[in-house]
Amino acid sequence: MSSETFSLHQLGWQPEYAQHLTLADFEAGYPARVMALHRHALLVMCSRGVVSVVLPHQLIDTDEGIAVGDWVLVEHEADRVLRLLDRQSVLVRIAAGGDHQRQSIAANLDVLFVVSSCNDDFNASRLERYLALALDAGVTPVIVLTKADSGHDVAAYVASAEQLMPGVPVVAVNALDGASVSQLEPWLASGRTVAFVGSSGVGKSTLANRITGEATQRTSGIREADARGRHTTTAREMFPTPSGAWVIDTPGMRELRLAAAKPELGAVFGDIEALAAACRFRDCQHDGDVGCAVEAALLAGVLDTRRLANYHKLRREALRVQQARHEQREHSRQFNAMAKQAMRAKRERLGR
Ligand SMILES: Nc1nc2c(ncn2[C@@H]2O[C@H](COP(=O)(O)OP(=O)(O)OP(=O)(O)O)[C@@H](O)[C@H]2O)c(=O)[nH]1
Ligand SMILES: [Mg+2]
Ligand SMILES: [Zn+2]
Repeated sequence: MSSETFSLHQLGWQPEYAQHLTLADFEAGYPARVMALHRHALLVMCSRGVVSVVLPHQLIDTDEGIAVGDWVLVEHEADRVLRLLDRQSVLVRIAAGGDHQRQSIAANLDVLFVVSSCNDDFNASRLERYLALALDAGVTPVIVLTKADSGHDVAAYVASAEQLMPGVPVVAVNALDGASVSQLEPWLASGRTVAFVGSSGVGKSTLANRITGEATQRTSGIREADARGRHTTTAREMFPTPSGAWVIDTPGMRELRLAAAKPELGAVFGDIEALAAACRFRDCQHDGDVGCAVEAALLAGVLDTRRLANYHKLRREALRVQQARHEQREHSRQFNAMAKQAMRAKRERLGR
């Protein structure tokens, strides 16, 4: 981490972060941004530089935990986090393992670069999924297609990506070439925070290194030389670019299962939802229902079978996730009620 200092503005501070802070809060502490999460230390950056701070237990145990990019209030003279400030956006993953634990991986992002390559990695359904997740996270998506130098028909990949969601920019780059990567500059203004997501090997770390001007992230090239043959990209740190933006790299797909509270399917699949308005029945499932305008569009060749199938799939998944979260909440509600009752009984036995 450099010893350079940044103003709050350069760190990405927005007036909204102060919205729920009182005068007493400002007297107790100062705002700082989480730069890195290490196993035993939390590094935050304030206008005086980097400080290593302690995170109290009640903050470690918050729902989805603290993340790189978060704003926190740090106690004056104590290097201790007092509280987490409200987030403008947050990327949440489902942690590895079977318990569906949700974990924040990057907070307060302005732009999410959804990365794929101009080769077999390109998958329209996966891109649609990422777009829905980005919108759910509250972040503006930009599609980046790497390996534009690979000799495939780049224009065709760009055209397919452009069809996915109106208004989402699509950029094709050769991540190994600085001049080509400079196409990302419009999103890298001072104080902006960006992150890269996408499958393993598409070039997220290569891009992150290129725009920060340093080899801050391990890339696959290095990974191959690594004895254990495992890669090490984690989302635990953010780095400045020469233009003053902040960059967060994330590990590839298998490690990164993004989670959404309610994926913004309506925004990504606006065409399908517009068609659905003309279905005969309000609760039409677009699956063999009488008078279905969506399936009529399919037959007429206006709508793509793959796209509709993916819409159905993502909708089913979202419903399952909501169901699971509901059950979890219900479970812990019952558990808490039981624990309370046991405590009360104990107090009564002790005659208090
Ligand atoms: N020719 C070419 N190679 C690229 C390009 N982008 C990335 N690569 C190469 O692809 C390999 C994978 O790149 P990484 O940056 O490690 O990929 P990643 O997305 O960070 O992968 P994970 O960390 O596993 O998720 C490296 O050998 C890069 O040099 C590109 O635009 N063109
Ligand atoms: Mg990587
Ligand atoms: Zn229908």
